[in-house]
Amino acid sequence: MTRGRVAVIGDLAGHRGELERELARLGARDDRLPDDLTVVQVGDLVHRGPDSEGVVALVDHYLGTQPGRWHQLVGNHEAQYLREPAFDWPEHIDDQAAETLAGWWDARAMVPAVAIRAGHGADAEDFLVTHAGLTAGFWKRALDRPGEARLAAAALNSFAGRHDDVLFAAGQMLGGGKADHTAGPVWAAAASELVASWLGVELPFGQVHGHSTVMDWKHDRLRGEDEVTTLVTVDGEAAVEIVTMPGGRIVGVDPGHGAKPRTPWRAFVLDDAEVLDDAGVRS
Ligand SMILES: [Mn+2]
Repeated sequence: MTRGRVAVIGDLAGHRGELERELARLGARDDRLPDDLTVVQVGDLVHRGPDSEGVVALVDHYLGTQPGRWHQLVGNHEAQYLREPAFDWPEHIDDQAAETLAGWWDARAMVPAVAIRAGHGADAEDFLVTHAGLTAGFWKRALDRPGEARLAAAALNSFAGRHDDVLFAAGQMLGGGKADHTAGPVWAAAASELVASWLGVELPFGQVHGHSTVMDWKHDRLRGEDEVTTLVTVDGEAAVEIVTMPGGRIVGVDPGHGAKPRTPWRAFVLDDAEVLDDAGVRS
């Protein structure tokens, strides 16, 4: 486990060029990550943009050549190729890329969650990183309220292949309807489900997530109830939002790429940080 920079990269949506550009900015050269950098990518590598297969191939390169330095999380778009598709989508990645995703999932090279610790001692800040964020309802009902990010990550990762219907439980982003404060960590909507679920409940640890944001980057306005929107600070240059709540911060890193990339955007970088190993606590 090396201490250094941990860069959390948001949803890439098939934009290999954007991934290459951001990795170069972070110091990657000749398809190698610099020694002080660990990457966590939050899922939704594929669909929308011009080169989903290229994104999968590049991530596969890093997973193969620098193991432990690239942590790949599963998004709802990857899940389309791992289990019965949950929704209709007009695009399909090619068979080879789909097999690569399935291979990662089987080998646990793509997982639901990781935990990051930034800083030291009393100043340490822990983050649980998932695709869509851990709602308070899911934390209470499905996980039995773990008090540490590392324990929450271990519990979520132990669900993979065993309780997939729980892990991939959707909320209102699939099929509409009312906000569900128990929506799962691959599907929760940032404003109405994730952040709203923690109003009045102290966060046990910080979080970083992709999938959606309170900030609507496309229309340059905040979504959701006033109790939610007043908590948000937005960095438009990075396309990163930070929700500050009692107990921690919820950081949204989905830049909202569509068929065209949303620029500018950057990874959320934690200095003097490490990805915590959950192997020892996996049930
Ligand atoms: Mn998503």
